[in-house]
Parts: sequence; C-alpha cells; structure tokens
Amino acid sequence: MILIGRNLSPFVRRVAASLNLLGLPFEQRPLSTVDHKPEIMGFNPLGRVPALVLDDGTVLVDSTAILDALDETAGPGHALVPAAGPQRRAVLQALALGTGATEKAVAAFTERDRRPGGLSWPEQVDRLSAQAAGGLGALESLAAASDAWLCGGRLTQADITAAVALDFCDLVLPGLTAGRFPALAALRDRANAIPAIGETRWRG
Ligand SMILES: N[C@@H](CCC(=O)N[C@@H](CS)C(=O)NCC(=O)O)C(=O)O
Repeated sequence: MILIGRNLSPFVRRVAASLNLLGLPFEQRPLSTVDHKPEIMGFNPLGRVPALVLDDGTVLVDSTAILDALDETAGPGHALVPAAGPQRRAVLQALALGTGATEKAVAAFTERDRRPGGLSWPEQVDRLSAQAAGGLGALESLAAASDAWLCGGRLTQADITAAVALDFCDLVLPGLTAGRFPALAALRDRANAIPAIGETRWRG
C-alpha cells in the first residue's frame, strides 16, 4: 500500500500510526498540499491528503474511510474501532471530538498563516482556536475520567486521534494548549511511547 501525504497532516499521521499498529506494511509518499497539489489531485480529486493506494490499485480518500477499511482488513480482533455496542458509540464520539478539534486547528492555522499579507482575520482565528480548544477540553475531561486509555481498557482509534490532535495543536497553536490539558497530554505521551505511534511524529 502507498500512503499519500506527510505526517505534518494530522489526518495523514493517524492513518500512518494505524497502519503501523495493525502491522500492515506500506510505503509513504510525503507529498505536500502546498507544493505538490497536481500530484495529489492525481490520487484524490479533492486535492487533499491522505489518500491510500491499495495493493490492487484502488485509491481510498479521507482518513475516516481509510481507517474503516484498515479495520476491516485487520479483522474484529484487531480493529481499532469496536464493531458494535456502547464501546463503539463511545469511541465514535471521542473520534468526533478529536477530528473536530483537528479540523478547527487546521482552519485557524490556515486563517492565521496562509493568507496573503493583511488578509488574515484575527477574530476568526480566535473563534476557530476556541472551537479547537473546546474539543480538546472535552477530550481532557474524558482522559481525566479514564484510566490509561479513553474508552475501555485498551488503546483504540480514539486514543490515536486524540494524541495526534494534541500534538498538532501544540505545533500550530502552542499558545492555546500550553499547560491546559494535562490528562490529555499524559495520554498523548503514553501513546507516543508506543513506537508505532511515536515514530510518526512530525519532525520537519
Ligand atoms: N476529512 C479529511 C480531511 C483531510 C484534510 O483536510 N487534509 C488537509 C491536510 S491536514 C488537506 O489536504 N488540505 C489541503 C486542502 O484542502 O487543499 C480526512 O479526514 O482525511
């Protein structure tokens, strides 16, 4: 399989970490959405990363759809999202918070740093940052109320996505996260201590 995109993207990184954890071999093409848009469009008509090229040439896009396919490949004993019941609902809710916070952080970063000079809208940066912090705050409450992992006794996709979300927010919105989410930071550190996850950290 070939994973398209760099681990700077939290959506790419959660797929890379999940492939590692599930023991599914892959090669990564670290294409950037800024510098390699035409190449990325060749894999994903939306021009976004991640995309995953399967061994039969099929291309999957969107991290949620990709992760669902990986879980199906891994089988119910290994899948990172439980198949059914209250555990599945809990993981999906935590995932909604993690991906939601990540989307708002990406939007805040884009508004602040990617607009041509003078066109950034500070109030919108603040609004988007507050929404990202809201999602992280909800994950912080979940982390504070749980033992090692967010949903039940084992690591799930909720933990990977939450850890990746906090690492990304630390990177692009450091003023927003500093010292504010201690239980979530501890969970993130536990997750990053697992080589399959930690080695996907962005070191650009
Ligand atoms: N819902 C998508 C979001 C992917 C996404 O927004 N990727 C960003 C990088 S973090 C991207 O490719 N942005 C470039 C663009 O939209 O032009 C997913 O989960 O894969």
